[in-house]
Amino acid sequence: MQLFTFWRSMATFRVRIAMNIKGLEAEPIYVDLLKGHQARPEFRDVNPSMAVPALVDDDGRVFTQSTAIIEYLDERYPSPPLLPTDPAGRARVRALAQITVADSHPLSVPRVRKYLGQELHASEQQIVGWARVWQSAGLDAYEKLLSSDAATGAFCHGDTPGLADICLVSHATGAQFYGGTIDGHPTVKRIFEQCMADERFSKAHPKRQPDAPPSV
Ligand SMILES: N[C@@H](CCC(=O)N[C@@H](CS)C(=O)NCC(=O)O)C(=O)O
Repeated sequence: MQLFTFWRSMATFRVRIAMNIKGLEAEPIYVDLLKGHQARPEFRDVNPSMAVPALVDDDGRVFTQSTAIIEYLDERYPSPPLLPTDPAGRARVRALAQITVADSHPLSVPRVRKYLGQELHASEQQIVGWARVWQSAGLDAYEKLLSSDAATGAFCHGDTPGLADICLVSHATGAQFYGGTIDGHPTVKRIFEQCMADERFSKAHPKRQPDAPPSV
């Protein structure tokens, strides 16, 4: 398999964690988002959305969108599972994941930050503030949903890590990259620390990727 990746990409972070949990490996193909390489024609042919991750599986098929990739891998390599088996549990885990993937993360990706700066003339400080507003809103939602539901265990859903934890970890890490903290969100913090104590999560961290600059 091949994974189109960028060290700082929170969406690719999610796929890296899932692959580590499944014991899968992929050849990394680096797409430098800070240099605009996502707009290169050869990558646009891979993903017309001009975003990482993109996964090429062993049959040469291309998959995009982090949670679609993760669910594809989960169905193709079912052990260990990343989603519960019962419909209500699956809906709960997917809803938790969507806090990050649908509601928060899309608002602070490079193309949105670029538009805010270049077209709306927002300052760097305003752009950081914008990202932090939506990250905080997501953290508040996670905290409320996780702390008030008996289905929450050592992890977001029960006592094994899954899709919701993967998304929560990418969310908390994104918030930290913008200078935020998860200290005010105790359940989020507990689960984040539980996950990061696991090498399958921690070795997927942006700062541990070969294309990360040495200074980060
Ligand atoms: N919803 C997508 C998000 C993909 C995405 O926007 N990725 C970012 C990096 S985390 C990207 O490549 N952005 C390029 C850009 O905004 O120009 C997913 O979950 O995979």
